[in-house]
Amino acid sequence: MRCPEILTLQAVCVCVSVCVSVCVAMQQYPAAWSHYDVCKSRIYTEEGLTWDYMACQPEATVMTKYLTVSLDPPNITCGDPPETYCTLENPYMCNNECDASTDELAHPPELMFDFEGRNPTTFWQSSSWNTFPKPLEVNITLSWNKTIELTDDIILTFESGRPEQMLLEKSLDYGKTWTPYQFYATDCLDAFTMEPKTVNELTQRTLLDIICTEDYSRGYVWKYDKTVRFEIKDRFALFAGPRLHNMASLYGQLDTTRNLRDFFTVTDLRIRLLKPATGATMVDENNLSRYFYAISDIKVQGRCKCNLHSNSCVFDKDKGKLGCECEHNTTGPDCGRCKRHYHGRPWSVGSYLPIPRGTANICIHSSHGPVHRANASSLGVANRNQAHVCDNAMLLCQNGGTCHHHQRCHCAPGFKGVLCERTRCQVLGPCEEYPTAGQPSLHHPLLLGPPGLLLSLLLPLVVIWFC
Ligand SMILES: [Ca+2]
Repeated sequence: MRCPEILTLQAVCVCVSVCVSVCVAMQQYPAAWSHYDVCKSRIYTEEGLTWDYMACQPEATVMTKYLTVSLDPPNITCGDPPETYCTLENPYMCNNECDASTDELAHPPELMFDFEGRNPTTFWQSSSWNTFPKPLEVNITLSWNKTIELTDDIILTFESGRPEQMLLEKSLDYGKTWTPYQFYATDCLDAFTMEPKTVNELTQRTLLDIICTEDYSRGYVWKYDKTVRFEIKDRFALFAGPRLHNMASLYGQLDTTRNLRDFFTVTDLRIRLLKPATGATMVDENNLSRYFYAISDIKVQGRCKCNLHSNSCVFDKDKGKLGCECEHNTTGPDCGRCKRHYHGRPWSVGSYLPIPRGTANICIHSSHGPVHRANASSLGVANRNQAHVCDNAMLLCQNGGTCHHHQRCHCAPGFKGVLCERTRCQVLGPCEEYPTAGQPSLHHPLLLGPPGLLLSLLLPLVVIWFC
């Protein structure tokens, strides 16, 4: 029997052996991260047992276990033929061997993703810069074959000196097109004609700006500083506060600003190594064995994107692919469409609002959908009279709405939609912004319209709830 590896489970983690490691990993996150972990629950009403639906998402986890890695050029890994390397610090210390045919001396790409913490470290290593002055460029592509949402910093740990020039890119379409995430250089102006910046200079309004940073390239005293980061948490903190205590604010903003959510969403990442560490302004052409790339570890934390319609993501070992286990009558790898016979209204992404339960926006059975227009003159009238839009069982009016004669939901102020599942902002759009590319425009949710107002009312409650 195939035993799928459970990536993420509900808060109440009924652990079988395969998910023990996941439960351990989950404990590393603050309580605020365990939001939206239940998709539905059974509730008793005056009319009996029924379902109560909520927006839900899988728990964040280590995503490097589920990727495939590819290198370009494909034969750039060292050891074929065997080579001997010198250290960057001391060109006369040349006792590092790389031999692809010997396990102990090989440095294949998978050693960037194995368990680290032992001594010595295990690492991937490139061939040396024997082609100088032709650039030594390597692309490392990480592919998930699934849309994922990043939840923590991407951290690369170099075994050699950190590159003098590097670019991190992302793809949202399985590697067809790429956009920059962040540039890294010892000299941003010289390398990329960009003013150097740090993530700390970003604001809510400029959060989506693509920057070049010199924070992770300068100096080759790599024994003390080996990491290169893409700072996800610092960007989250612009909305959620320095210790990410106010995730309600972040979730609210993610809900109303689509390109903010897209910013943290990827199907692939590409690390473009453009120039290795040289430790000097001049390259020592007599000893090119000092120059190469070596990476011991890559950390990527995230969760499957399931459009708030699933709290569980499964790695199918046969297909080698992640997929959401969809709820709310949705289907597809990202729960991105309604199941057959559940097209009673158009598919819609779930909503984080109102916090903390969100809105499920379930797909409803076709027989419960809007009135059929085809025969409106005759049958349509009859159907309209019999239309079963809401009830107290499967088609509950949401967000405080009440069902009126099974014909329509009377929504609470601030909500719209067949089942009051949407905020007025989503329907009418006055407080939803879609800034143009390159000109991000984000506003603090507390300054926004109804959702922001709602948040400002809810925040004290949410903070208490977190604690
Ligand atoms: Ca390693």
